Amino acid sequence: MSATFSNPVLPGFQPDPSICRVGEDYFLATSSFELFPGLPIHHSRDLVNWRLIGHALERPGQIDLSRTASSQGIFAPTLRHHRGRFYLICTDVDGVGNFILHASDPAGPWSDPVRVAIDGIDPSLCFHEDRVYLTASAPDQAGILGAEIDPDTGRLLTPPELWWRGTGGKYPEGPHLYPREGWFYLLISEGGTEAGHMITVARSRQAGGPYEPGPHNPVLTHRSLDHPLQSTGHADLVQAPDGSWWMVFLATRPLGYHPMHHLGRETCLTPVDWPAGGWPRVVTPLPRLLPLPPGPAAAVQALPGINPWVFRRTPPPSLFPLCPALEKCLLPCLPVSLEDAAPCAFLARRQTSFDGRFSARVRLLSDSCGDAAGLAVVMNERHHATLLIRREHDGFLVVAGQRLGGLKIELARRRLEGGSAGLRLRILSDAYHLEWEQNGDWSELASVSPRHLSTELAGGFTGVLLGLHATGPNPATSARGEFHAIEYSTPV
Ligand code: 6LW
Repeated sequence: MSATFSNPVLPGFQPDPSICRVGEDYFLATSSFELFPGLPIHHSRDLVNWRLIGHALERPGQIDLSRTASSQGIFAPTLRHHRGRFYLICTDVDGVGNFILHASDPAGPWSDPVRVAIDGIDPSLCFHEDRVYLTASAPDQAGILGAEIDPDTGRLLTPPELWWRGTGGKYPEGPHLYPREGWFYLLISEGGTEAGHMITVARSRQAGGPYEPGPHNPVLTHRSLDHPLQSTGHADLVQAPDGSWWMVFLATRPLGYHPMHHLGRETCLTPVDWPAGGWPRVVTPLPRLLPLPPGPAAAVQALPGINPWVFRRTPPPSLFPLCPALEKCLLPCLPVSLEDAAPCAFLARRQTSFDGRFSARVRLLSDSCGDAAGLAVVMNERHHATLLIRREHDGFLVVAGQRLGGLKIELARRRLEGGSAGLRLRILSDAYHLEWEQNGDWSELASVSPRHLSTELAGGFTGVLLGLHATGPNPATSARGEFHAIEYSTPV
C-alpha cells in the first residue's frame, strides 16, 4: 500500500470543492451547473478515496434546471455541518440565486431550497459560537461580502457589507471563513478560474474586519509554473482528527501546446502547515506525490458508491426514472438533439481519465427515417462528437459526426446489417477513436481530437461527459434506443 497519493483525488468534472468532517467521516460537495441530479456529495474516510453517496439536488421540484444554459445554473457550493444538521449553501446563476439546502443525512434527502436574499456567487457559512456568518463574492467582483445569517431560515440578520477586497487579483471569489485561536481567517481565490488562479488569505480579530492579508500570499498558485496541475484555486480547509490541516482545491490538467484541457476542473488535495496563531502555508509548486493523510483508506474502497449517471438539465418525466439505475437502458428518440439547449435523451457520466473505453451494445428500434441512437462525448451544444446508429429509408447506417463551433460535420458512415451494433469510444489523451462492430470485429469509423472538446475552445466551466443518446425528428415517436452491456473502464 503506497504511503503517497497523487492529484486529482476526485478526477473529472468536479470543480469548486467544499468539505466538512463529522467524526471520522469527510463529506465533499462540488458544483454541477446544468447537470441533473446536481450538487454531488462524496464521502471519504481518508481524504483520498472518495465514493459518490448522493446528490443534494435530486428532485426536479427542488430547482428547475430544464432551461439552464450550458455552464450556468449550480455554481460553487459550501458544505458545512452544525449540531447534527448538514447545510449546503449555493447559487443557481440565472435562476433562483442564492439558496440553502438542509439534511440530516448527507446522502439525502435534502430539503427544498431556502432562498437567501444576497446577490453574488460562492456563498459560504461559518458557524462560530452562537453566530453564523455568511460570506460571498460580491456581484460587482469588488471583493468579499459578509453578513450574519440564520442558516435555517436563510434570513440575513445584518446588512451585507464589503469585508475584504483581496490582494488585488481580479474576481475575488470562493470565500470561506475559519475561526481559529481568536482570529477569523478568510480564505479566497483571486485571478479568475483559469491560468492566473490563486488562493489568498487574510485574518481579523472580528468577523467583519478589518482584514490583514497574510505575509505568504498567494497561499497556492501554479501560474507561470511548468506543472501538470494548472489553474489551482477555489479551496476549502478541513482539520483531520489528528489535528493536521488539509486543503481541497480545484485544478486543471491541460495537454499539448497550446495547453488545452477537456476533463474540466478536478478536485485535488494537499496538506497544509498551519501553526496555531500563524498562517496556513502550502508547499508550492505541489509535489507530484504527497504524503497520505491519516485514516483507514481500505474502509472506503470497500464501500460501493451510487451510480454516477446524469442528464444535462432536468429531464422530462419520460426520462427521469432512468437516473437511479443503469444496467439496461431504454432512451426514447425524443425530437431534441445535442445541439439544442434543452433537455434531451442523453444519459451520461463524467470522463475521469485521459485514457479509457466507453462502450455499449445498441439496438435502434425504429421504422422511420432519421431516428438515431448511440454514444456521444459532449462538452456543450456546440462541441461534441457522436457515434450513432441511424435509420434510413432502406436500412440502417452507423454514422460518426462532430459539432465543432459553427461546423456540423459527418465524419464517416457505414451500412449496417439491421439496427444493432456494438459501439465504442476508445479514448486516448490525444484522440477519441469511434469504433463499431457487428460480427465481433471492431473497426474504427473516425477519430476526434479532445482539443476540439476543450474548455479553451468550447468555453464554460464544465468538463466532458460520456453518454448514451437517442434522438429523432418525430414528436410522437415510439422509436427508442436500447442499450445493453454499458461499460466505462479506465486504467487503474
Ligand atoms: C465559481 C467561482 C469559480 O463560482 O468559478 O473557480 C465559478 N472558481 O468561484 C464557477 O465554477
